[in-house]
Amino acid sequence: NEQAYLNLCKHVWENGMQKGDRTGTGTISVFGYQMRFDLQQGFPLLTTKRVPFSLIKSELLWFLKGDTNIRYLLEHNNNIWNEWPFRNWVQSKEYTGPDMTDFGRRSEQDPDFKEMYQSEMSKFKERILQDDAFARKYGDLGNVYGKQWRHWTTSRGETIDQVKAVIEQIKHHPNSRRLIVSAWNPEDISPERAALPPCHAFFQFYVADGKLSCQLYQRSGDIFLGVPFNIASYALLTHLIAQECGLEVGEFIHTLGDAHIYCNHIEQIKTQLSRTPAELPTLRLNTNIPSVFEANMDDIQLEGYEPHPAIKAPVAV
Ligand code: THF
Repeated sequence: NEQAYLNLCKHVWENGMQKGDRTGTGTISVFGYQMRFDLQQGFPLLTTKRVPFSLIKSELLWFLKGDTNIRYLLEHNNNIWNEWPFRNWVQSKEYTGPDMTDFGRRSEQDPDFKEMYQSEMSKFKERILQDDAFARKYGDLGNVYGKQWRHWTTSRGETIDQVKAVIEQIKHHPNSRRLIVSAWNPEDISPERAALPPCHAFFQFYVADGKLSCQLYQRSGDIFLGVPFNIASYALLTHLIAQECGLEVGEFIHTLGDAHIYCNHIEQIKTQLSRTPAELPTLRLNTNIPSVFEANMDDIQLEGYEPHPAIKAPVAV
């Protein structure tokens, strides 16, 4: 099961093309790749490096709440989305601290700058947590996943709750070929309206033999950092929805558009590929959750997760 991911790493490593990118980091990349994970064979959280499952849980619960403000993530010690609102803050007229242009690359190259960046980032986080008005203005990522999943706004000014609707459809029309949620809203992908256009853009459910499967189309996949999160996140979402609908879990099928390894993740990938996968963990969900929207952190537990140590890597912004 995990082998599907390791094969992706190997495939891109061996066949990828050198390609520049928006972030200026450089990648090796392929276009078009598909992985399949049988969710009956264990929960697909990688064991060849430790992947912090609590961050995956709080991020998914944040999406499912329809929330787009990083305050909720910070309250759960989840820092994976901080760089994007931080960039908006340091580029704003109100920011008066030291120049933070290109903070991602500069902190990798200059230890003194890194210290300054970390200090500005902690101040930013503290203010998001303490100051409501500041959080509303600078903590919001705009029209990202939570907004499109739960509150897609139509041209008539109505809102569509796509996740709620798809769950109703799975319950009442399991054979439907329209069990779709789209985070890709062409109207909302400009920088003024969203911090980052959705990477995991579009997903579809499928019911057969009493099992719920999910396929994701991801337009862009950061193989080392993002993809392990995305696999576990959609596997968890599939489990949650299956339980609510009284179904077993089937497969998670992950289809990638631009699948890339950032040039500053190559050593990390080599280390990971040298490791032998362990047994996959098992997911335990509280069976009394009334609906996926009412699930909380404690309702979601993993058993038997015994991974190799974590491998650190910088995130490209
Ligand atoms: N941008 C880039 N360049 N890569 C991404 O994976 C990515 N995302 C989200 C939005 N933009 C992206 C954010 N998701 C980590 C994991 C997921 C992220 C961002 C960062 C990360 O750094 N993970 C570390 C642990 C971090 C920690 O412990 O705080 C890891 O080792 O897994 C993909 O949707």
